[in-house]
Amino acid sequence: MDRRSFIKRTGVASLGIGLNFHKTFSKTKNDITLPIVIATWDVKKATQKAWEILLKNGDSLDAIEQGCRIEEANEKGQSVGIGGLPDREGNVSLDACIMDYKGNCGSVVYLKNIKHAISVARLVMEKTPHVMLAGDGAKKFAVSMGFKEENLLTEKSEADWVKWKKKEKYNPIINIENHDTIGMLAIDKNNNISGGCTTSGLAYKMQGRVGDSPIIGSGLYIDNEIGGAVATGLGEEVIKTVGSFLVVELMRQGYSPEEACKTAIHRIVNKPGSNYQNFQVGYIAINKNGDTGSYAIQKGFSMTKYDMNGNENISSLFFDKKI
Ligand code: SD4
Repeated sequence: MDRRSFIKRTGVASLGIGLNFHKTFSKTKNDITLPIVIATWDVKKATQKAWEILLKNGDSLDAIEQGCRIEEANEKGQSVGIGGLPDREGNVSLDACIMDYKGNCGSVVYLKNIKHAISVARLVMEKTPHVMLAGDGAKKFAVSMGFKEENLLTEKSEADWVKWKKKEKYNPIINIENHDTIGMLAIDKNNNISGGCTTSGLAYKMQGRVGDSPIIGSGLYIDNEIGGAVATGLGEEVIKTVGSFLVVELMRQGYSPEEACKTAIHRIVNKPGSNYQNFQVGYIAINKNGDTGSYAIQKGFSMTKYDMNGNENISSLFFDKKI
């Protein structure tokens, strides 16, 4: 069983970074080196993009937006952006949210025909007096901001949907193997934390269904004094436990990121009558010191982390009744 959570940090001296260190990295009080970015699932291209921005002294919010856009533009990813699997009626609809270190947030729900939902969410945060825009209003706003409308249903996703329709059996998919909803958390060199989350939601959901990903506190939460958390998996279960807010509040009480994620997962599996065997939920978290952790219900979840030690996909710990 894979019980590894995160890499031990290597001393700066042993890396031989030497005199240029201060130009390239900065340190938190606990001697952790910044910047750092983590994301749900195996999304090394996305963390690479975010890292490049962070390393150039970029802002954590820019790193998050640009990192998430990589997966939104990847047609092969069937749970985010273009190529996302549709609802039961064949519509691809996207949910996304973003939150910065000043406590600002923006989100879009049930956004159709615009692939970069994360960027629309950011503009909701920056250019409107609101936090959330939904459906036609979200699309109208996006178009007014210059986003291009396009068909998000790729041939492959359409063919999968047509195949699914023959049986119309609805079961949440436990782990989508290539990758899944992307949730990302970053700390820049100024020790500021931002986060984002973007998804096409559950495959073959009911038309109009909205998951946890655009709901601040459920799919994502950031408190720049404490840390951040982001969720993936069956959104209904995350919403019912206000998962990401819970993880951050547990870190406020002194839990490590890993312990906080684990406790939030236990909150789901220990509910009376929980049928947790049939679904997946995973959390990743980071605290103000740059410590990271993850935890999931089922085996198969992972986190990608890019810090000064490199870009690595790390298997997550998961719930095990025997422990
Ligand atoms: C949702 N949490 O819409 C998202 C889907 C997801 O891995 O994360 N899938 O419920």
